[in-house]
Amino acid sequence: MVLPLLTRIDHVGIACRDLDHTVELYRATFGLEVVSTEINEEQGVREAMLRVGSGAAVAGVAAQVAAGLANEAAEGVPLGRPAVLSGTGYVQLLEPLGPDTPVGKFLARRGEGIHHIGYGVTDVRQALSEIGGTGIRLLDERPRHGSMGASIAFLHPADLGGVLTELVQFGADS
Ligand code: CMX
Ligand code: CO
Repeated sequence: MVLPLLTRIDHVGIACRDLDHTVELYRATFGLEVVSTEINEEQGVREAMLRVGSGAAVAGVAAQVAAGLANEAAEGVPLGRPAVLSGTGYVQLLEPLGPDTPVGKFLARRGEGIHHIGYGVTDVRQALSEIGGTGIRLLDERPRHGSMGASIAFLHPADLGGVLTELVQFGADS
Protein backbone atom coordinates (compact mmCIF):
# COMPACT_ATOMS: atom_id res chain seq x y z
CA MET A 1 0.00 0.00 0.00
CA VAL A 2 1.26 3.49 -0.85
CA LEU A 3 0.54 5.79 2.08
CA PRO A 4 -0.96 8.23 2.60
CA LEU A 5 -3.91 7.37 0.35
CA LEU A 6 -5.10 10.99 0.32
CA THR A 7 -2.91 13.29 -1.76
CA ARG A 8 -4.65 16.66 -1.31
CA ILE A 9 -7.87 18.36 -0.31
CA ASP A 10 -9.67 18.52 -3.65
CA HIS A 11 -12.87 20.31 -2.68
CA VAL A 12 -15.33 21.22 0.02
CA GLY A 13 -18.92 20.34 -0.90
CA ILE A 14 -21.49 22.86 0.32
CA ALA A 15 -25.23 22.26 0.24
CA CYS A 16 -27.35 25.24 -0.79
CA ARG A 17 -30.97 25.83 -1.75
CA ASP A 18 -30.32 28.27 -4.59
CA LEU A 19 -27.18 27.66 -6.63
CA ASP A 20 -27.26 30.91 -8.59
CA HIS A 21 -27.69 32.96 -5.42
CA THR A 22 -24.85 31.13 -3.63
CA VAL A 23 -22.50 31.41 -6.63
CA GLU A 24 -23.11 35.15 -6.60
CA LEU A 25 -22.47 35.27 -2.82
CA TYR A 26 -19.07 33.58 -3.27
CA ARG A 27 -18.23 35.83 -6.22
CA ALA A 28 -19.20 39.05 -4.42
CA THR A 29 -17.58 38.06 -1.10
CA PHE A 30 -14.41 36.26 -2.19
CA GLY A 31 -14.06 37.01 -5.90
CA LEU A 32 -14.24 33.29 -6.71
CA GLU A 33 -15.24 32.38 -10.25
CA VAL A 34 -17.11 29.35 -11.53
CA VAL A 35 -14.95 27.05 -13.64
CA SER A 36 -17.61 24.42 -14.29
CA THR A 37 -21.39 24.06 -13.87
CA GLU A 38 -22.98 20.66 -14.32
CA ILE A 39 -26.13 18.67 -13.70
CA ASN A 40 -25.29 15.22 -12.32
CA GLU A 41 -28.51 13.19 -12.41
CA GLU A 42 -26.91 10.18 -10.75
CA GLN A 43 -25.88 12.30 -7.73
CA GLY A 44 -29.12 14.31 -7.80
CA VAL A 45 -27.43 17.71 -8.00
CA ARG A 46 -26.97 20.86 -10.02
CA GLU A 47 -23.51 22.05 -9.04
CA ALA A 48 -20.83 24.64 -9.61
CA MET A 49 -17.09 24.29 -9.04
CA LEU A 50 -15.28 27.48 -7.97
CA ARG A 51 -11.50 27.40 -8.06
CA VAL A 52 -9.55 28.49 -4.97
CA GLY A 53 -5.85 29.16 -5.54
CA SER A 54 -3.87 28.87 -8.75
CA GLY A 55 -0.61 27.64 -10.16
CA ALA A 56 0.66 31.23 -10.06
CA ALA A 57 0.05 31.42 -6.32
CA VAL A 58 1.96 28.15 -5.83
CA ALA A 59 4.86 29.46 -7.91
CA GLY A 60 4.84 32.69 -5.90
CA VAL A 61 5.02 30.84 -2.60
CA ALA A 62 7.76 28.55 -3.92
CA ALA A 63 9.82 31.63 -4.81
CA GLN A 64 9.16 33.06 -1.34
CA VAL A 65 10.31 29.81 0.30
CA ALA A 66 13.44 29.69 -1.87
CA ALA A 67 14.26 33.31 -1.04
CA GLY A 68 13.73 32.64 2.66
CA LEU A 69 15.98 29.59 2.58
CA ALA A 70 18.70 31.47 0.69
CA ASN A 71 18.53 34.30 3.21
CA GLU A 72 18.71 31.92 6.16
CA ALA A 73 21.70 30.19 4.62
CA ALA A 74 23.44 33.51 4.00
CA GLU A 75 22.75 35.19 7.33
CA GLY A 76 21.90 32.31 9.64
CA VAL A 77 18.74 34.15 10.65
CA PRO A 78 15.44 32.31 10.22
CA LEU A 79 12.93 34.49 8.38
CA GLY A 80 10.08 32.14 9.08
CA ARG A 81 8.08 30.19 6.53
CA PRO A 82 4.97 31.45 4.77
CA ALA A 83 2.10 30.42 7.00
CA VAL A 84 0.09 28.90 4.20
CA LEU A 85 1.18 27.15 1.03
CA SER A 86 -1.38 27.97 -1.60
CA GLY A 87 -2.56 25.25 -3.96
CA THR A 88 -5.49 24.66 -6.21
CA GLY A 89 -8.68 23.37 -4.67
CA TYR A 90 -12.36 23.93 -5.24
CA VAL A 91 -15.54 24.91 -3.52
CA GLN A 92 -18.33 22.70 -4.85
CA LEU A 93 -21.72 24.34 -4.45
CA LEU A 94 -24.55 21.79 -4.55
CA GLU A 95 -28.24 22.40 -5.22
CA PRO A 96 -30.49 19.33 -5.02
CA LEU A 97 -32.50 18.20 -8.05
CA GLY A 98 -35.28 17.15 -5.67
CA PRO A 99 -36.12 16.43 -2.03
CA ASP A 100 -35.38 12.70 -2.27
CA THR A 101 -31.69 13.12 -3.15
CA PRO A 102 -28.66 13.08 -0.82
CA VAL A 103 -28.41 16.89 -0.79
CA GLY A 104 -32.21 17.37 -0.67
CA LYS A 105 -32.45 15.16 2.41
CA PHE A 106 -29.44 16.87 3.98
CA LEU A 107 -31.01 20.33 3.52
CA ALA A 108 -34.29 19.16 5.07
CA ARG A 109 -32.50 17.61 8.04
CA ARG A 110 -29.66 20.08 8.70
CA GLY A 111 -30.16 23.13 6.50
CA GLU A 112 -27.51 24.76 4.33
CA GLY A 113 -23.85 24.15 5.11
CA ILE A 114 -20.85 21.89 4.62
CA HIS A 115 -22.02 18.61 3.11
CA HIS A 116 -18.78 16.70 2.41
CA ILE A 117 -15.02 16.87 1.91
CA GLY A 118 -13.44 15.61 -1.31
CA TYR A 119 -9.85 14.32 -1.15
CA GLY A 120 -7.59 13.58 -4.09
CA VAL A 121 -6.40 10.00 -4.55
CA THR A 122 -4.03 8.54 -7.12
CA ASP A 123 -6.16 5.48 -7.84
CA VAL A 124 -9.76 5.48 -6.60
CA ARG A 125 -10.31 1.73 -7.18
CA GLN A 126 -7.18 0.90 -5.23
CA ALA A 127 -8.15 3.35 -2.47
CA LEU A 128 -11.63 1.77 -2.20
CA SER A 129 -10.09 -1.65 -1.89
CA GLU A 130 -7.64 -0.50 0.83
CA ILE A 131 -10.22 1.50 2.78
CA GLY A 132 -12.89 -1.20 2.46
CA GLY A 133 -10.41 -3.58 4.06
CA THR A 134 -10.31 -1.42 7.19
CA GLY A 135 -14.04 -1.89 7.77
CA ILE A 136 -15.13 1.64 6.78
CA ARG A 137 -18.41 1.35 4.85
CA LEU A 138 -18.13 2.23 1.17
CA LEU A 139 -21.16 4.02 -0.27
CA ASP A 140 -19.82 3.20 -3.73
CA GLU A 141 -18.26 -0.19 -4.41
CA ARG A 142 -17.15 1.11 -7.79
CA PRO A 143 -16.21 4.66 -8.90
CA ARG A 144 -18.87 6.93 -10.37
CA HIS A 145 -18.72 10.00 -12.60
CA GLY A 146 -18.02 13.25 -10.75
CA SER A 147 -17.36 16.89 -11.55
CA MET A 148 -15.16 17.86 -14.48
CA GLY A 149 -14.67 14.25 -15.59
CA ALA A 150 -13.34 12.98 -12.26
CA SER A 151 -13.85 9.47 -10.98
CA ILE A 152 -15.39 9.59 -7.49
CA ALA A 153 -16.55 7.39 -4.61
CA PHE A 154 -18.08 8.14 -1.21
CA LEU A 155 -17.36 6.75 2.27
CA HIS A 156 -20.01 6.57 4.99
CA PRO A 157 -20.03 9.57 7.38
CA ALA A 158 -21.11 7.44 10.35
CA ASP A 159 -17.76 5.55 10.14
CA LEU A 160 -15.66 8.72 9.75
CA GLY A 161 -16.63 10.89 12.68
CA GLY A 162 -19.71 12.33 11.00
CA VAL A 163 -17.89 13.52 7.87
CA LEU A 164 -19.18 12.38 4.49
CA THR A 165 -15.94 11.76 2.59
CA GLU A 166 -15.41 11.67 -1.17
CA LEU A 167 -12.42 10.23 -3.01
CA VAL A 168 -11.55 12.02 -6.25
CA GLN A 169 -9.30 10.83 -9.05
CA PHE A 170 -8.69 12.81 -12.20
CA GLY A 171 -7.70 11.18 -15.44
CA ALA A 172 -9.36 7.84 -14.62
CA ASP A 173 -11.60 5.92 -17.01
CA SER A 174 -14.46 4.98 -14.68
N1 CMX B 1 -22.64 14.42 6.40
C1 CMX B 1 -22.72 13.84 7.62
N2 CMX B 1 -23.77 13.06 8.01
C2 CMX B 1 -24.77 12.90 7.12
C3 CMX B 1 -24.74 13.47 5.83
C4 CMX B 1 -23.63 14.26 5.48
N3 CMX B 1 -23.52 14.84 4.28
N4 CMX B 1 -25.88 13.13 5.18
C5 CMX B 1 -26.59 12.38 6.02
N5 CMX B 1 -25.92 12.22 7.18
C6 CMX B 1 -26.37 11.50 8.36
C7 CMX B 1 -27.68 12.03 8.89
O1 CMX B 1 -27.48 13.16 9.73
C8 CMX B 1 -28.21 10.84 9.63
O2 CMX B 1 -27.57 10.68 10.87
P1 CMX B 1 -28.37 10.30 12.19
O3 CMX B 1 -29.09 9.02 11.85
O4 CMX B 1 -27.30 10.14 13.22
O5 CMX B 1 -29.30 11.44 12.42
C9 CMX B 1 -27.79 9.68 8.75
O6 CMX B 1 -26.65 10.16 7.99
C10 CMX B 1 -28.86 9.23 7.79
O7 CMX B 1 -29.40 10.38 7.17
P2 CMX B 1 -30.44 10.32 5.96
O8 CMX B 1 -30.98 11.68 5.70
O9 CMX B 1 -31.42 9.19 6.18
O10 CMX B 1 -29.53 10.01 4.76
P3 CMX B 1 -29.32 8.64 3.98
O11 CMX B 1 -28.97 7.54 4.89
O12 CMX B 1 -30.45 8.43 3.05
O13 CMX B 1 -28.01 9.00 3.15
C11 CMX B 1 -25.72 9.17 2.81
C12 CMX B 1 -26.88 9.51 3.75
C13 CMX B 1 -24.46 9.87 3.31
C14 CMX B 1 -25.55 7.64 2.83
C15 CMX B 1 -26.11 9.66 1.37
O14 CMX B 1 -26.31 11.05 1.41
C16 CMX B 1 -25.08 9.32 0.32
O15 CMX B 1 -25.02 8.19 -0.17
N6 CMX B 1 -24.24 10.30 -0.08
C17 CMX B 1 -23.24 10.09 -1.13
C18 CMX B 1 -23.64 10.74 -2.44
C19 CMX B 1 -23.78 12.25 -2.35
O16 CMX B 1 -23.77 12.84 -1.29
N7 CMX B 1 -23.90 12.90 -3.56
C20 CMX B 1 -24.02 14.35 -3.65
C21 CMX B 1 -22.67 15.02 -3.91
C22 CMX B 1 -22.15 14.71 -5.28
C23 CMX B 1 -20.73 15.21 -5.55
O17 CMX B 1 -20.02 15.63 -4.65
O18 CMX B 1 -20.32 15.18 -6.76
CO1 CO C 1 -18.06 16.47 -4.14
